[in-house]
Amino acid sequence: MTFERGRVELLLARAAERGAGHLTLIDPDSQSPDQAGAIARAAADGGTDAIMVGGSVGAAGVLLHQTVARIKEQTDLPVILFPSSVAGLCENADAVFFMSLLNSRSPSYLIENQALGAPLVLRYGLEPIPMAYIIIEPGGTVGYVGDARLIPRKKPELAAAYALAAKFMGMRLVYLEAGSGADAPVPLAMVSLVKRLLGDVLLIAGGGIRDGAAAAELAAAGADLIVTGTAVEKSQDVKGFVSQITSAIGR
Ligand code: 1GP
Repeated sequence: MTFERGRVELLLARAAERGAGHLTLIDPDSQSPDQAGAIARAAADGGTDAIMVGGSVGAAGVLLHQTVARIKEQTDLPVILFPSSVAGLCENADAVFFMSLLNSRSPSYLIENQALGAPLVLRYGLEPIPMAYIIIEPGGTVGYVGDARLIPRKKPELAAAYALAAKFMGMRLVYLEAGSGADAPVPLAMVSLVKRLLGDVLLIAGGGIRDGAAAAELAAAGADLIVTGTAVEKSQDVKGFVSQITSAIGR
């Protein structure tokens, strides 16, 4: 059985080719499913490329299912699950970032949840997108929950070593994560060093990105995809905020 790039992964690659893509992260634990649907529609109007659904705590069960359902009612955008464990899978999404938290100390986040989840991904018909997840200081909630040995911000070569290992293991995306709500995004020098080594492996940057200027700097440094979650959730004008980001990254 070959493992080709699926529809959603190809869509992300095309978005990256046009400059950089933008992903809107919705945590089901942060608002009602109806509100999540409204946020997704406004983000779609602002030019986002796909909706990610997940969270470190509480993104599971009926709430997760209903959140995905409302988002799909409101937009035609692909919904990509961003699970913190096997509980973050549900059958009504389009794809899943099938990821390993490479700098976790815990086998649970390296491979155990993945093994438990793989048969469900197959049964649900989700498109698995193989991704390395690397958490950088400060790491936030996901750094704590994922038992990550955080990469120091001043050590881009450590992030690069993990990213290169991911590439050599055949992962097609690498996500550098500063943690949701981080004071600052991942350092630009880290992004540029990692992208230089990754070549055509897609690089995602997320955590602490609050405006178009920060997104533009990360894209210029080599990020192929920009994730924003907290800033979208807090925005009173989601369409305007997402438009600011998407135009800043040249969309
Ligand atoms: C968290 O990288 C994402 O997993 C998004 O972070 O909430 O800070 O945008 P923010």
